[in-house]
Amino acid sequence: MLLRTETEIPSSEITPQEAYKAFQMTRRRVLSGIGAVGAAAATAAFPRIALAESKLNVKDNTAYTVPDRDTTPEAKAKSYNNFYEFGTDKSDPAHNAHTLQTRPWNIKIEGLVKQPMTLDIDKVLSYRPMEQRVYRFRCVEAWSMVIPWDGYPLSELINYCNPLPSAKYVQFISLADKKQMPELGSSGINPPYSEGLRMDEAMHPLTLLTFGSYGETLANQQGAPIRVIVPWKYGFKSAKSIVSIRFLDKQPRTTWNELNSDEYGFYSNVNPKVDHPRWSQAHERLLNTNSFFPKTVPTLMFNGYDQVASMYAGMDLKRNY
Ligand SMILES: Nc1nc2c(c(=O)[nH]1)N[C@H]1C(S)=C(S)[C@@H](COP(=O)(O)O)O[C@H]1N2
Ligand SMILES: [Mo]
Repeated sequence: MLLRTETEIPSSEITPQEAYKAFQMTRRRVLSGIGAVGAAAATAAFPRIALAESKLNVKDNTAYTVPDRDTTPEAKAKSYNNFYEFGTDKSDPAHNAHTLQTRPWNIKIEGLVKQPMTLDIDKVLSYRPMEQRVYRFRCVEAWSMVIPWDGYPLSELINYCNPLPSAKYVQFISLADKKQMPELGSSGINPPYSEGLRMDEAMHPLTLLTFGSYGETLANQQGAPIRVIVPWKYGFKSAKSIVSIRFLDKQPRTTWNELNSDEYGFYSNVNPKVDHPRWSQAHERLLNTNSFFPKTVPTLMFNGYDQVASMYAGMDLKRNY
């Protein structure tokens, strides 16, 4: 692995207190860029320390609101999750994900880039000012939430990574560590969890590199310390607890597509007109209250984010589901 100039403190020397301080400084730009972690730091045996959720320095972005729907209660968003590495019940991740160790945490930048590198999470987190965007979040299981996600556009990190012109796709790979993820590999999913986007989708300003929600760092069960949110696609496109971002010239392997390609396509744009083979996608249950009887409403094309439509002009979205 090639290394970039080491201008920042390697993660092995960052104490939990310092990592916490880094959260407080999210607005401050690191002048010399994100900085890369040395190979030694990336592989050093170091006690991994999970940080409890802490406050993020985020600015509301009022351009991203969902005026017609209430925001999902925070406790609901953090207790009704899909994270199969911690179990398949919606309540399993919140119960089991305390074993996930989110510091130190490195993200590998690999594949078709000018120079592969390893980045420390706190450098990535503080690279750009963070904003809060309230997004509709739609699961393929026909429920939806409205969640204030905290992060910055993925395009900012991609630009930092200098992908080569031959890079046409971006792959996101989740952590796969049986010691931390008790149900890894036992739910039919081949680890590591892998997802991907076409380069234009990854560069779209709506695609959010996400570090938090509700103004706090992500809870472990939400995919701490870093995930993506792609608001016009079904939730499974948003890989959690990412350890690698890989630039490719071919469509990457994606977890659900590999498991059942008839049911889960690569694009997975929210589309009320393309049903899942076993159920309709025309409606969704609104999980944005604590009610036991959620309201059901019609699902919107692209989950309501019409501004992405031009990326699919001329594509048959029934075939490219
Ligand atoms: N690594 C990993 N990422 C994942 C999943 C998973 O099981 N493992 N589930 C996906 C699915 S199906 C959904 S709907 C969302 C759920 O995100 P949430 O729990 O924050 O609502 O995460 C996605 N990312
Ligand atoms: Mo999902």
